[in-house]
Amino acid sequence: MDDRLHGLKLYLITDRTLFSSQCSFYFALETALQAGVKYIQLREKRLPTRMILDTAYWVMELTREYGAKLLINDRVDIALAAGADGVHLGRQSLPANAVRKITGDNFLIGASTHSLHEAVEAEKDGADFITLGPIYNTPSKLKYGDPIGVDVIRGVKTHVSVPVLAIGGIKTDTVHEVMSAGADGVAVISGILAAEDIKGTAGEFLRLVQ
Ligand code: TZP
Repeated sequence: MDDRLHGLKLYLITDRTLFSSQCSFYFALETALQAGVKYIQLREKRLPTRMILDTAYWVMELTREYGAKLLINDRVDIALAAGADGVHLGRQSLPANAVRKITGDNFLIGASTHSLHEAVEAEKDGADFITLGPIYNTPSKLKYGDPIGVDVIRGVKTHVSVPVLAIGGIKTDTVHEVMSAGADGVAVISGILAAEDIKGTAGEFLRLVQ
């Protein structure tokens, strides 16, 4: 694996709507970092730009403290302004090859994909790694579409050489299945952030993806 992606096996994605206050949101992220999470994606699409930037500054401080990396969803401008480690691109975002023109070589570029075709395209565009899903049903199925199933991971792994992280409804009891299908790791929102014991659950995920 590309050295810049060292330890990219568990990718924690944020959703502050799971929390009643900003304070409990930061506390949850810090707890996950204490458990050893090394990659976080700040994914707060609905917030106004300035609030995303402020949140990015805060989360950057936290991730630095714990030696973890931070990627910002979609907003390469905010990622650069906040000094984040990278950006995570969606289908409507700038393509990776355009992002690379305005960032350095060390800047990490992740891309969301939902099929073999999109995975191949994202790699061709220059993404450093991809998320693939939703593999299973997710709490908000409408937003992410129907589950694509575990077998798609096998197909993608035979056509794509960048790391593939399974996403969508991943819980501790499904990690084994997606890893056995060839996933390089997992990307998780509610499996960790909605858990009663965030530290214990994040630690369990980390053990399971090794
Ligand atoms: N992309 C595909 S599914 C998904 C995203 C962002 C949501 C994953 O959330 P959860 O709670 O881990 O199922």
